[in-house]
Amino acid sequence: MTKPAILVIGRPMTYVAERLEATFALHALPPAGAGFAALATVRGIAMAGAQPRVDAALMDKLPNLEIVANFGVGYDAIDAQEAQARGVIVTNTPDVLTEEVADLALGLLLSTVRELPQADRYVRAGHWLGKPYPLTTTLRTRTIGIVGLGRIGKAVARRIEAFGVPVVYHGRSRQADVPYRYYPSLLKMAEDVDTLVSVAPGGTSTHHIINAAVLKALGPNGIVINVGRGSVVDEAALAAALRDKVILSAGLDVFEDEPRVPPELIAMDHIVLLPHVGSGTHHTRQGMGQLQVDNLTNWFAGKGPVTPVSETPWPRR
Ligand code: NAP
Ligand code: 8YV
Repeated sequence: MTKPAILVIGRPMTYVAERLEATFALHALPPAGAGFAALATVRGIAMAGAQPRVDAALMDKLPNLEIVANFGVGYDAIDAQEAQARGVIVTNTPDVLTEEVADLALGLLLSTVRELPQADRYVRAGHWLGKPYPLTTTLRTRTIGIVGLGRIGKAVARRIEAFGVPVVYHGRSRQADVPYRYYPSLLKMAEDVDTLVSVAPGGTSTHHIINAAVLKALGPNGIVINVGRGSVVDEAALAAALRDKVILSAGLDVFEDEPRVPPELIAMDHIVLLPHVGSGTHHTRQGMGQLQVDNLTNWFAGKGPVTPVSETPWPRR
């Protein structure tokens, strides 16, 4: 039987690459300037990176496209509305990474509040021989405002509760099944708390919602943790707020133009920067890869997608 043709975007992990190779006829994007004629047979896309975006321009070149399977729960690199309009299914990898990313968020929060990387550097530099490490701020007096109380946001909230620290949240809608105070206004929440943990997705509706006004409202003891998407935070405003001590510190796993991190953030010793490692363990990346491949194999076996995104529901409505 002919193997379905799949376009692979980015570099999949070995486990995924081997499974795709065994089941599909794999294609790569043609080099710049070359034609797309060879891709006319492509029926699916396996996304293993955020570039190039799967948008109307790319979909125009793939007339037989049926499914786009993303490696990751966040699918802001795919125009899912456009896919829906064309009858193309989009899938992502929810749930399998939730607890892993929440663990990382708490690690980043504690690292930022208690300056763990800085303290580690202090020991290695031999400074402890001279004097004890300076005292730090604390989690004890803080209230945490979660931006985006979804699957990961709730897993973060459960962990923060276990630390005995109050949690509130902001999202587009109030959730009936959670005990935390809801803020329809992010600005109002920032006025009432001193710590934001952003787990919101990327895309136009969240672009720069954590902006200069929100940072000012957070105040001089303010801390911003971002494990959602870099585009949610106005990075230039954040750098200025950190430089001018409008807020105290930040812990960032995601950035606006990854893997490029603004030099002014890199130069700041009082913040914590991670290279987008929220889901980055062997265990969880394997689970994500399995789900991505399962979406494609199920689809081409005529059994529908396993985890379609909300814009492209299955069965179709
Ligand atoms: P989810 O269950 O869909 O949760 C997303 C939450 O964001 C929802 O509660 C939603 O609530 C809220 N939201 C959506 N649009 C919003 C807006 N315009 N303003 C405020 N809140 C908004 O997704 P998840 O599985 O928790 O994943 C969340 C995100 O984490 C992903 O999209 C991805 O970007 C990021 N992520 C990062 C890593 C990493 O390695 N750092 C790993 C995995 C995921 P409402 O609908 O009520 O607004
Ligand atoms: C991945 C993520 O690192 O799931 C997401 O949305 O951001 C991370 O789990 C990424 O998708 C893989 O490149």
